[in-house]
Amino acid sequence: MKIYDWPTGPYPARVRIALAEKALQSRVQFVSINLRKGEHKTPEFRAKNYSGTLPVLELEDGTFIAECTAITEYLDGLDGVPTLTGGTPREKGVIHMMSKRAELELLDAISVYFHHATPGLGPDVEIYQNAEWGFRQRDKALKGMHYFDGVLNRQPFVAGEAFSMADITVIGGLIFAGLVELPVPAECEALQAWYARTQERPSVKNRVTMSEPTEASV
Ligand code: GTS
Repeated sequence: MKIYDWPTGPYPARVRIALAEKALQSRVQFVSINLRKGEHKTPEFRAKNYSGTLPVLELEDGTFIAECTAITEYLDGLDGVPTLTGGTPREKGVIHMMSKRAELELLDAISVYFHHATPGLGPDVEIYQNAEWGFRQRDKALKGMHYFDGVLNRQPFVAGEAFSMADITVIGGLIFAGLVELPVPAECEALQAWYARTQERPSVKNRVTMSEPTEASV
């Protein structure tokens, strides 16, 4: 399998963490796509992922799977023992909901803030910016942090009793928050404590160094 990504990116981190949790790193070649040069917006790359975003998984048969959730679901199902996306219909439903909520209320909101209210990937890539929209999304993300703080006050993990894809999505959000210098509010103690615990997982700690890119770009 190939994964087109950007080693330090918050969304790519989600798939890198899932790969490590499933011990699948050795089955993957990484292909580095330079976001700052806009390599993800070229017609060649859009032929792999119409949305022009990273990461993208390429299977041996030439199938491309984009979207972190879809990629994680695919990887988690490979060995027939899903540990990240749920085994029962209830687990699957709750994990999917909480992961989507983490995208809507945190990770995607921070991404919009980055692309619209900061220099983002630079003028060649950020061809349309709306700072007001960006700042609204930043405020939404801060509210999202308070929401997840409440969740983690009641339970050890984002979707309940076990580490799952939903935790990985919130981790992606907090990685992005760190990059844009949007700190978790001091009063969100449960969120901070949970985030500190996640840093002890090898999958989270070693995500950037898990593999050298195999090709410079595509
Ligand atoms: N919904 C997509 C997913 O879940 O995979 C979003 C993917 C996404 O936004 N990826 C970022 C991207 O391609 C990668 S990174 O910023 O985290 O490194 N951003 C570039 C752009 O122009 O949106």
